[in-house]
Amino acid sequence: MKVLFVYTDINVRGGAMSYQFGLGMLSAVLKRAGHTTQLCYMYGQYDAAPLRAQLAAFQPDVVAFSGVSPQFRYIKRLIEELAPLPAFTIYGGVHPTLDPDCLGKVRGLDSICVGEGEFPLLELVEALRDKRSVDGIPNLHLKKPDGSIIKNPTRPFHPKLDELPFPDRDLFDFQQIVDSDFHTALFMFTRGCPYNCTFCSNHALRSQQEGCYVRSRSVDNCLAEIREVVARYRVGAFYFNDDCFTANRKWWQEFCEKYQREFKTPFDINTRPETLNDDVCGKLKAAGCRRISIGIESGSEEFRAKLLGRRQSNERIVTAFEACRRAGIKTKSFNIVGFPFETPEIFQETVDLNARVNPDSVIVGIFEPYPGTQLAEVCLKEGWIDEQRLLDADFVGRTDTVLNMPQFPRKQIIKAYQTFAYNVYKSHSFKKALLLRIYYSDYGQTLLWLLTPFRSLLRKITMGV
Ligand code: B12
Ligand code: SF4
Repeated sequence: MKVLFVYTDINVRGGAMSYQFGLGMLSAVLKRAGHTTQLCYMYGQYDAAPLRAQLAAFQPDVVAFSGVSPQFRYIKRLIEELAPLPAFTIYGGVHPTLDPDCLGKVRGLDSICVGEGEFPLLELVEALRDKRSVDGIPNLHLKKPDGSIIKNPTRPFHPKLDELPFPDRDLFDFQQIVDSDFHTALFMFTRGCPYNCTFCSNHALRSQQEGCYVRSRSVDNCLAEIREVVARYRVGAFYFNDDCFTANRKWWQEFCEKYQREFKTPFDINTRPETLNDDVCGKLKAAGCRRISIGIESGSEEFRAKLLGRRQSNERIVTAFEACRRAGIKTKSFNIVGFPFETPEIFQETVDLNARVNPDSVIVGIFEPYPGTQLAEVCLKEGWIDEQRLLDADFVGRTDTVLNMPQFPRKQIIKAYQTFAYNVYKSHSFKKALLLRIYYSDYGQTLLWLLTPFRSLLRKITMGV
């Protein structure tokens, strides 16, 4: 059977292309069972023409869409523009998992997948091949010709990730993605995160299936995948993109010990500040860790604990950044502005804490209420979500807000977002502050495009790597 995957990365700020592990896994499982897969990677501006052409050339039996919540409007538009598609259609990933009612909202969409999709999709494809009924496949919701919807229960999370194949990197142009991200190859060794931040989808995803949510592959299995990637692609660095790389001490210590015996390639990770100290950072550095991305999210201790579900003191955050610096590891902080109930004064604490820890780079995004999360529920209850803005053609997620809040109006949130990096760095490096002020302005994307030949230099100045 032929399966055409459609991955949308439309109107995403930043410019780097991305690899999607979810589709990589689905494709690997299908190929292992003898099926043929292709990808239509929809990048940049919305345009249905490439998909129309690929449908005609490949003639798939199944068209399988994937896209995060901010991409749902493009997926809906694509399916409705091309409806009726000449194949069975399915949409999976975080969005339909947490907002399964989206099936009824898209004309021409036959089904959605709730949760992990490897075996639900394989069973669907094989049932269609054998002309069997697809109605009872666990994890799938199916729309019948009369518009009624069958909702099947979910199966448990895969208990043993080592039994799955490595993600199919050939589905995407992996080398092009690596090159577009400064020769960095992405990996995911773990599924899930042990924490429960109220703005993040993890707590909502955890409740969708039975069984253990946070699972790691064995270290040997991860190293085998790295070996395979190194043999097949030109790579200058790795980004182990797990939600919290240092969550499981036994696992990461074994990984670091074995990794440094075999590889010299520098790597970046994400983690929580409370897992970092001099000992941990020393071990990570010895293994080749180049940069750690740490979520600060909000600089107010009280706001973090009460609203975001992150109980950690500002002092603990400061000591984590200091430990990285002492070990010679670069740092990046993740921050959000425009949370429900946030005020300009609370956000000023985020600026102040970042200015105090002075990370090598900062990332800021405007809060988005993701379906099924506790904070999205709060926004709905307060009546703050402007549904119309979400549908505006020029709305770009994380650079604009869908909330109408009296205490932090939209214009002020956008201004706070655009001036954040400038305010963090102005007392440390005026050159860096100014460049970031331009990057986060309305003209930042155009300027970045014009300055493409100097990308590496600009990255060195603004990010330190
Ligand atoms: C790695 C990662 C990235 C990477 C890779 C991109 C990607 N889309 O995978 C990068 C850094 C590029 C990235 C970017 C962004 N990300 Co991200 N990312 C993740 C992360 C940490 C892990 C995802 C992953 O690889 N999981 C492992 C794979 C195997 O699982 P999976 O992708 O969920 O796929 C499985 C199922 O969902 C399902 N499935 C998926 N697609 C399909 C399709 C079909 C047809 C079927 C049947 C099944 C199916 O089967 C798969 C295999 O089991 C998650 C957090 C999380 N815990 O999920 C956030 C997460 C997915 N990201 C999120 C967001 C918001 C973004 C950005 C918008 C942020 C931004 N900076 O603008 C961009 C969007 C880019 C884009 N167009 O997708 C949100 C999405 C929330 C939501 N409700 O939509 C998450 C959940 C984090 C959060 N804040 O809550 N991300
Ligand atoms: S620590 Fe990060 S990935 Fe984990 S729940 Fe919190 S925000 Fe999500």
